[in-house]
Amino acid sequence: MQETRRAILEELAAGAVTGPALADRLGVSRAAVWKHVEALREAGFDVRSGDDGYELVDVPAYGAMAVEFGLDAPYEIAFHERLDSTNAVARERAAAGASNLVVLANEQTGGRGRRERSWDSPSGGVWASIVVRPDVPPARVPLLTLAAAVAVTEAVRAVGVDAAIKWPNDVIVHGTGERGGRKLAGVLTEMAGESSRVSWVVVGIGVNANVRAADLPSDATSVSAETGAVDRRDLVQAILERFAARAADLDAVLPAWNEHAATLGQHVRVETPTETFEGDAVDVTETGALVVDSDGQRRTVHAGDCEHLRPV
Ligand code: BT5
Repeated sequence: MQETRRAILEELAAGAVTGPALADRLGVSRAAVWKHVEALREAGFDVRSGDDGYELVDVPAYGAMAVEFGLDAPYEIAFHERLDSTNAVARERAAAGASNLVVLANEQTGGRGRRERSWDSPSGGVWASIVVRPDVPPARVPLLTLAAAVAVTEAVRAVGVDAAIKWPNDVIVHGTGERGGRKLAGVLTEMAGESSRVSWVVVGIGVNANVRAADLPSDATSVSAETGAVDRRDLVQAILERFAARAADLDAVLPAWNEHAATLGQHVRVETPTETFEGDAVDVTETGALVVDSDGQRRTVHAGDCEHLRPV
């Protein structure tokens, strides 16, 4: 968000303030203040002019400025009503040098999952791709994927969904009941760099927020279907804030992931690009690989999918 605009919003959030006072405090002309207030109104902020000056009455439900307003994370938001894929746009922006940027869309027409799969992204979901340039070796990047899954799990739990993580990156409804195992969210991480250093990472997060279950695959669900509609602005902010905090402390990510994961202690069927086998999920490594005890043999799976069959 433009700096003066951000400063005006911060002043307004603290209470009513007159145009001349704003101009004084921010060191800009009164005409400039008026122009910025008009721009805020156009973006959906309800700024009333009363006896005490300008007053902030309401914040827009969703959009770039809405999500940036009050966001306690170092990200700039680029909002699009409709996009092919936020990851695709984020990758282009990353390649052009962007950092700490979140590409956010209300709807995706070509949302992507892992391994060339598609991701249904109707209007009402949270489709977000975070561009970061962490100073870490590529082997640490999977921790960012785990951090995103942790952030989403915590954020949806905070609005009442009993969520858990299924290896490697699915957020599902917890438990073995009728709704247990349904997928609420997924993470798709892409990166560029050299063997010793990362150039950029795009962490794509898809959360079925206010989406009808009928508009999703049959084994999927949404926050609105589980607990009722959520304020998407609050939800995105919570996810981004939790992700930023986790990304700044990578050593703490794996313990948090373990705490929220439903996979360890399950008898699982693992599907890798080359084979399928069953075993007991016993551990997850620093690089996000799943360790499975299969017929007395320890096998480490770096990439693949897993199905929870039953508790061990
Ligand atoms: C994922 O892949 O779970 C990663 C999804 C990442 C989506 C985000 S949205 C923002 C950003 N921009 C993008 O284009 N992508 C990212 P995977 O584990 O491969 O799961 C894909 C599978 O989940 C599909 O094959 C379907 O079976 C199922 N699926 C598709 N859409 C779904 C949805 N909305 N909710 C739950 N499951 C879905």
